[in-house]
Amino acid sequence: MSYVDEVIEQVVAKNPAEPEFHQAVKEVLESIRVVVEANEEKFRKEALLERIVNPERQIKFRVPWVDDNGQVQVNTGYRIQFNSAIGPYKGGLRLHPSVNLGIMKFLGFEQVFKNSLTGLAMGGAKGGSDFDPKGKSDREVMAFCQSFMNELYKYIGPNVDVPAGDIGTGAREIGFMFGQYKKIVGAFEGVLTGKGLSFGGSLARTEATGYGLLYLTAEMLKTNGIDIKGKTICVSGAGNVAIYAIEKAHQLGAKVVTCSDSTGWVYDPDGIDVAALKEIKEVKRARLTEYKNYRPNSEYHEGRGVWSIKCDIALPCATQNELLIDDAKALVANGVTAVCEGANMPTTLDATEYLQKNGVYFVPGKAANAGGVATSGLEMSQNSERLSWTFEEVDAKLKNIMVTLFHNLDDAAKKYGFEGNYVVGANIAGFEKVVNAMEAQGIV
Ligand code: NDP
Ligand code: 2IT
Repeated sequence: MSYVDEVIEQVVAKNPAEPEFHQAVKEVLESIRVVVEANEEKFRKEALLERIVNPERQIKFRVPWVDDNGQVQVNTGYRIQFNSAIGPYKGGLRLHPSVNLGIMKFLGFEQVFKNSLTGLAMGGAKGGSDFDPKGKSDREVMAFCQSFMNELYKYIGPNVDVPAGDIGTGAREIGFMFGQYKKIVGAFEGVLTGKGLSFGGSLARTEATGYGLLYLTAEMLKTNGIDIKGKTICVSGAGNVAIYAIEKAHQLGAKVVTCSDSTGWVYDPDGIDVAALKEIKEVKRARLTEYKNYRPNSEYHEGRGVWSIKCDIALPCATQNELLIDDAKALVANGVTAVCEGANMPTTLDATEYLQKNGVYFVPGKAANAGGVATSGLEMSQNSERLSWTFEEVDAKLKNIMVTLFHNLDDAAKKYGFEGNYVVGANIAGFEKVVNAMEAQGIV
């Protein structure tokens, strides 16, 4: 059996009941097969793939907190420090009831290659909890965040591990966590990114993932002779990534006609009103049912359905496995040109394959959504030099990172004979740098 197949089999056997982790490992190992086969004997001897698929450390802890009725609640906290070959651990914290060990590991594993692709010195990590911030009071959210940090602080630090936001973790949660870290450790340091602007946050970090997604999408299309201007786009999600993807798409002259949350979706034929969306989601923390009050011409539907709308470009920006094989078929039947992932692993493996086979340009999340963590890297740089750059400076650096990142993965795909396969290109380009650093550092 080939080394790649052997390690995939081991991962499935040794990590039962972690389907998302299996899925992420399969995608990466399948697409670096060509590199592994060229070095099979050496990689096997060094157990390189076994080392790549096993986190350096996984931390799981109890998070007790008191709700507004005086009742004690207990959640589970996680931090997966996956790989530190190229820099301190870096990656977000997800707060969502679906969080479990397998989801944390898939996200941590993806982060290793994503961070490598940014060109910055960041290792890969992920963390979070099965806590649901939805419907909680600010005091309850603070109580949870403080308790979470009471344990997490032991394992993080500006040169050790720097967490950030993800689903359910925005500026409010990062603020509470930063305050508690500072209180315990007694040091004001850049231990988290996505901080408020008054205490070390970076301008453009809020916008970065969505903006970066559009910078990369526009560059990928341009490279293939297509102008993004005038294109119709379907976006899923209505959170941080989705909102700023829609905003930048409109700035670039495209029209986004959909968005969604976990209960329903909106179709607005005149283009999504970003100001209304921000007010509903960022200010009121309300549901998308409210959107119709702002835009009587729009439609609201319960359930899922964004991918049934005809579009040129699809940008899944909600969560993992939200674009399924039937959605891929509907998109292809409607003539879609490109699918670029704003979320982490939103497309299932069979849907990805179907899109690629039908000539759709497909850019995986670890490349397309890397603008968020890249700008977190820029926040770390600003914290280190105790300076704040202007919005324009950060945005220009972000754009440059996304354009360079796209050409690096495009070149890697070409070099190995997979021209236009951006999944293979991203995985190989991300993998090569990490492996190189691991080999140089010995068996550690
Ligand atoms: P938010 O919490 O801000 O928004 C998530 C959005 O997705 C919400 O609209 C949410 O709806 C919707 N959603 C639909 N179904 C689900 C589900 N089953 N689980 C969770 N959310 C669901 O998160 P972000 O926008 O920050 O993250 C979106 C995706 O982008 C995630 O995959 C994340 O890992 C990825 N990402 C985020 C980065 C960042 O910088 N924030 C960077 C790179 C990737 P509802 O409100 O109803 O729950
Ligand atoms: O998935 C991701 O890249 C993030 N949630 C952002 C991580 C970060 O450290 O900014």
